[in-house]
Amino acid sequence: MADAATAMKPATAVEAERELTDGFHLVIEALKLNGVKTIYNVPGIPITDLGRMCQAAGIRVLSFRHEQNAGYAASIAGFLTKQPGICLTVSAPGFLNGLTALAHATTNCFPMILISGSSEREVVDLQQGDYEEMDQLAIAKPLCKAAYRVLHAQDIGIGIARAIRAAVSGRPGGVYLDLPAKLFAQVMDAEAGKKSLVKVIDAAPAQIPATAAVRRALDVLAGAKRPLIILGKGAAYAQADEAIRAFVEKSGVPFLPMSMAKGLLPDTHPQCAGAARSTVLKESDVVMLIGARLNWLLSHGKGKTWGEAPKKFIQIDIEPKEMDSNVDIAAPVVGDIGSCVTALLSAMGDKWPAAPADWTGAVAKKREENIAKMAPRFMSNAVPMDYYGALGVLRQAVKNHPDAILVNEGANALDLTRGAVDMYEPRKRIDVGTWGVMGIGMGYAIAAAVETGKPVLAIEGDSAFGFSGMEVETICRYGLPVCIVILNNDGIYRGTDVNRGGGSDPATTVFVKGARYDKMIEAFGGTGVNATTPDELRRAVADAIASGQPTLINAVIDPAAGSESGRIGNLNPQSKIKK
Ligand code: OXT
Ligand code: ADP
Ligand code: MG
Repeated sequence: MADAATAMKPATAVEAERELTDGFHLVIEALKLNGVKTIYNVPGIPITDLGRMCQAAGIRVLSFRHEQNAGYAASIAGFLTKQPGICLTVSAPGFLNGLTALAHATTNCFPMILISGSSEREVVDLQQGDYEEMDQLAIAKPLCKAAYRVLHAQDIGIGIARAIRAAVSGRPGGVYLDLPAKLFAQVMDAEAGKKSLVKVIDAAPAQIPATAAVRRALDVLAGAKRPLIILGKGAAYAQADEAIRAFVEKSGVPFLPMSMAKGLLPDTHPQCAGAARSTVLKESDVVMLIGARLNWLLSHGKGKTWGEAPKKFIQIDIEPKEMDSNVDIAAPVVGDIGSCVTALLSAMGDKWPAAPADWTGAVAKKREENIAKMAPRFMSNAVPMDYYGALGVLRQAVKNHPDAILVNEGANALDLTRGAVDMYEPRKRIDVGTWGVMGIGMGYAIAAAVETGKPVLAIEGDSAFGFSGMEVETICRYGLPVCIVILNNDGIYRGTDVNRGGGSDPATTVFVKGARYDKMIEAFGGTGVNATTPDELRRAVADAIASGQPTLINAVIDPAAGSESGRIGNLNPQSKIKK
């Protein structure tokens, strides 16, 4: 373009006195105008100064050791706050490092904006080999909900407004915003610059469901003999906690929380069917999905998980295209969960019939049986610890601190924790999500501490932790109240596998035996503890939460404990040909 700086060059004495602004300031003002308080970033050309200037302008800028972790932090900040989490990176390699997290945000329906500096368009388009040259916009597009590039300083306000609206409206997701290096230094008249900024009004407007859809849903529910409500992370995201609770309780229907919906109503609630999962999926006849997709985590709504009994589905979702994605939906209710559940509640009137007692009784019985079966395992004092012995301690720690945020990743470390640790409050459990991705751990822990100010307990497999482990330095640098517990069984799934070729290399799934992860955090001034018994673990976790200081506990787990792929071994193809 005939560069704004040139166009705006003051020609006269009067003009020379006119105040100017530039791309840096406009980006910062646009973010502030829209309530952005925190940015997760890794500095470098061309955004180093942007980070510095954001900090000077009162935005909190947290610098990570790797963009992927900054990106995961931004994604979960979006989930926790309903505002887009912002991740800022340098061009090509930094952008690519952040891209996994952007795709993850989109897949999980979390609002996030990845802002990356980029090389000069003229050079990139002619492929002339600019510093960190890459056509980032084209690469980001298929992996996010929307992608925009701003070339002119006067469009910064619109660009940021579009990014915010795209991230949070309708089904939330990841948005990419490409800011070429040259944009930051572009100069324009300050007054005109100020006028060009946009404060986004009603970024995520309520989407009210049709009355007929609400009626249809209630008719289907009323006709059920064995109804079930499934709460997904969309319901947790919606922050309609009171309405959801009132609806579930008024209906009297058993509810099954998906992993990140645990705690929306307490896992100890008498209607919770979490501990009777197989039974309710198989035997229910009407299933109401609230902010949960019928994807792999729900066996696509068919097959043996769902049993022989014919099912009718009611689905509440903001995304109309989600309906009939895997099986037919008898009663689609399209709208935002807060509006939909409120509409359902009021249409139920005062005389909604109780859920069939034979069904609710049978579910409660199964739940109590499963809980009773599990209980003795938590008392295990075996040394080395098995997962249950350690989890007996950790479930009590969460019970003692129901407001703490639980971050969880691994295979066995994930699946066994999900079942063992009851959650009591909404949005307190954050984990691997729709992709089952390893590496969210430390980014999530940092954002959870920063966004909520609550203590964070991160329960990590030793492999899972390794994906983001360097961020313990970040946790120490910012003095965050994060307690990391590594369930260390010396490897991926187990630490006992052997090299089937007989060579001196270890097996593909095992790590250094007896590794002391606790030493890592000591390098940065945090507290490291090696816990070999449930008692040691109990004391270490209690001290960590009480002190609020960064702590890493290496919980030594029997290397033989754990099964291949945790509870999803059925998805793992294995060769049947013996060689
Ligand atoms: O009803 P039934 O009888 O069936 O019983 C159920 C419940 O009713 C009952 N239950 C209870 N009983 C009593 N009391 C209570 N409170 C209670 N609550 C529940 O328990 C059972 C089970 O219940 P659950 O868990 O609800 O049900 P189920 O059947 O398991 O649910 C199905 C699913 C699919 C919904 C559930 O399993 C689920 O959510 N799964 C998510 C699985 C997942 O995402 N896993 C992560 C990926 S695994 C793999 O891919 C790994 N990798 C590869 C890799 C990845 N992922 N990412 C990247 C970037 N690169 C590579 C790697 C590298 S895992 C991994 C590392 C692993 O090693 P680690 O060292 O980190 O971890 P360890 O394994 O610990 O060594
Ligand atoms: P889970 O993994 O917990 O089963 P999913 O990620 O599969 O949950 O599903 C979440 C669903 O919630 C998505 O289909 C998404 O469109 C929907 N959703 C997210 N936010 C809202 C909202 N505010 N209102 C309605 N639906 C929402
Ligand atoms: Mg392990």
